[in-house]
Amino acid sequence: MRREATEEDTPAMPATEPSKIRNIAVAGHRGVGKTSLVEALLFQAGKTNRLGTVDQGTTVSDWDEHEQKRAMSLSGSFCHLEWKDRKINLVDTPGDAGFQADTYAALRVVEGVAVVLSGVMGVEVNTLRVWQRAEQQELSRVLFVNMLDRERADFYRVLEAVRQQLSDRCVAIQLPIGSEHELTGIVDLLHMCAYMDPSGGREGGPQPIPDSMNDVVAEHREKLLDAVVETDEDLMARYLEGEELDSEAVAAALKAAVTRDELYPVACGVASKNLGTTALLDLLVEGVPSPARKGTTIEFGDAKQAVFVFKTIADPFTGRISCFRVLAGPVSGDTTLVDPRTHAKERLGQVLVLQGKDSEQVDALGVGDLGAVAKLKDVLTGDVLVDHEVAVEPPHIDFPEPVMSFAVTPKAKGDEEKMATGLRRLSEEDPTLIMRRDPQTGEQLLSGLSQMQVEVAVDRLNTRFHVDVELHPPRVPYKETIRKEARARHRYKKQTGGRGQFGDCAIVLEPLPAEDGELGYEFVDKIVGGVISQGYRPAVDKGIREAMEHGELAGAPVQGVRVLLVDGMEHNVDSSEMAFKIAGSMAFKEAYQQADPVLLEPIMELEVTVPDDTVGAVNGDLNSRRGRLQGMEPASGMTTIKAEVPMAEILTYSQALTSMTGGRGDYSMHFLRYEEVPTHVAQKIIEQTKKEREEAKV
Ligand SMILES: Nc1nc2c(ncn2[C@@H]2O[C@H](COP(=O)(O)OP(=O)(O)OP(=O)(O)O)[C@@H](O)[C@H]2O)c(=O)[nH]1
Ligand SMILES: [Mg+2]
Repeated sequence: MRREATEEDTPAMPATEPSKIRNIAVAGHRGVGKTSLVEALLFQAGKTNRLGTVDQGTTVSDWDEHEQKRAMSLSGSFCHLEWKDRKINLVDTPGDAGFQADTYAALRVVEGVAVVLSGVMGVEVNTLRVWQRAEQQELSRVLFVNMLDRERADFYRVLEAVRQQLSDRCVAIQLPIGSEHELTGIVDLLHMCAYMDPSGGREGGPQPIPDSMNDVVAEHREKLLDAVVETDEDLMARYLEGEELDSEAVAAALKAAVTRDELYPVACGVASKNLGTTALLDLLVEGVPSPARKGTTIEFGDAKQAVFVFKTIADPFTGRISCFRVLAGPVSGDTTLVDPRTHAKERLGQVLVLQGKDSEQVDALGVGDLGAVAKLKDVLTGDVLVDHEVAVEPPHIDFPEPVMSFAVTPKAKGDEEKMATGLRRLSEEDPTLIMRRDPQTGEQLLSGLSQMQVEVAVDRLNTRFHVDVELHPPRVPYKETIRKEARARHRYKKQTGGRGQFGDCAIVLEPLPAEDGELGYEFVDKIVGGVISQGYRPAVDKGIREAMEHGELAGAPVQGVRVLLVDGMEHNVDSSEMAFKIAGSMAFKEAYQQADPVLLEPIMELEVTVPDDTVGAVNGDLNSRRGRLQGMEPASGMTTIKAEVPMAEILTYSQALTSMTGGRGDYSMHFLRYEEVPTHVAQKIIEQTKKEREEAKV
């Protein structure tokens, strides 16, 4: 739980100038050491006194109890440090595919990304995803090849892989000294010095480069200089004249090239031992642009003060915390801003900066800085708050679509409301967690990007909102429709003394073609000569609609039907709306049997990205799931398979994909259209429904 800022906290700091800020998202594939790296950077910069570890749950950024239990990051975490008179804001992002909402939100508010890779695995699925996102948003990037102490780690192999798979403008700026368990340090090619492995202690100062490294250092220093001078004409001229370029001039040109996305420096180290952090911090300061140089493209009109809320934390203790980037400012505490989306005034009480679970109050935050504020009224992730109402188009954060749904039910009866409130708060915090009620099955559904994401939400419901819930696979929302025309007439008649019941109608059913992929319903009144009076005709329609809610095949709603009311009869005493409703419903049921009714199922469009060597297995599996292959696109050692698969076959795809690809696969899907269920499959569903209905009757 988050600790609230108090008066005794560190004295307030003045706003940092934009040119002195670096906003860096630390991103990459799952488990490559991002959190460990952030921990090491904080430690090296003197923000902490000991190097925490993920395994012991002692890191600054994985502070949430669920993160510690699972030893992985589940949400974006904010930290900051000072290095060489610069304020570096670090956003540690989760690498797991199920928790990408925060990663994508973070990428919207930083200038730079530190893309972390495993020295063993190199480029992985989420490395590519993060890279592509960063590319779309023109973010400056540095790479950090981590885990070089591990068996089979190889910096040069990963360097080659990033040059092949990410960009040939990736260039080494550091080199390892030794390899695997014999790794003893790293070389900084920019400043031409070495740092020795501090084994988890603070890294010492620069050392001379060991002589044994001379050749390889010369080779890569030349590659680095060649790459840098190529982006700077003046420097190129000086270089060609044989001038010895000092590291400051090289760094300045490097930063300009990194800012323009012309170069991606590749650093390296061992986060868990704090090796490589000095050189990386130097690189973030010297090689990555500040908000003053690069900034974001988020609009704020002519507002004098503006902030963009990119993340909301649902804290049961402090309430709602909104994390923001200052677009125009400075912005200080006790300021009232407007949210143009709601037109509501929102008061910023205390302006906070976050450091993992802790928050610290500050007087003001300048342009480009990241901060947070508690207890705003109606602000949602994605809102821009401004000092006076300006028409701004809030930036769109393109969150991935949920790929799987579960039905959720509270364990204790009567907890429905509590569950709904908790889920609402959690989906405010994570926009890829979507809660909705299926109108057809009546189930409360929770959809997300992975099973784990949904399971974590369930854990959080328990610890934060004290509701125990159960997850079940959702029911597939089948539909029914007809294939041919049919007609029926039904007379509903009861004469049991007193006033009777009389309704008589004749209808024709016709298949109604889908419009924009949507199957509909149409009721056409074709009565001539007033054989049924005007007032009773809507009752026939109503009766038919009710009958259509649960089709006769599998109890699924019937759609794609046009009903013509063609004839009928009424009784001047006994007729009533009720009688016509029943007559309509019965006529429909009779006609429906004759109209060749069929079962429809939702078809999903699936995109699976898997390593090339598993394509055969994955395709074979999709085939057994009644999938139809639409195309394959190989790129950078991974293949993206596109297929159309019935939803019923893919409710539990995640486990299968994980086991086929050893966790290296990734998928996304969305609803495409309804299609007729093949007869042999439909037969089973129909029998199953029949059985359930009979059981329910007993
Ligand atoms: N040998 C070795 N292990 C490391 C290194 N860096 C991190 N680890 C270990 O790798 C595991 C994953 O590290 P994390 O820092 O949680 O990785 P992450 O990228 O933050 O993981 P997610 O946030 O879940 O994507 C932990 O057990 C770390 O102790 C390293 O440089 N060398
Ligand atoms: Mg992490």
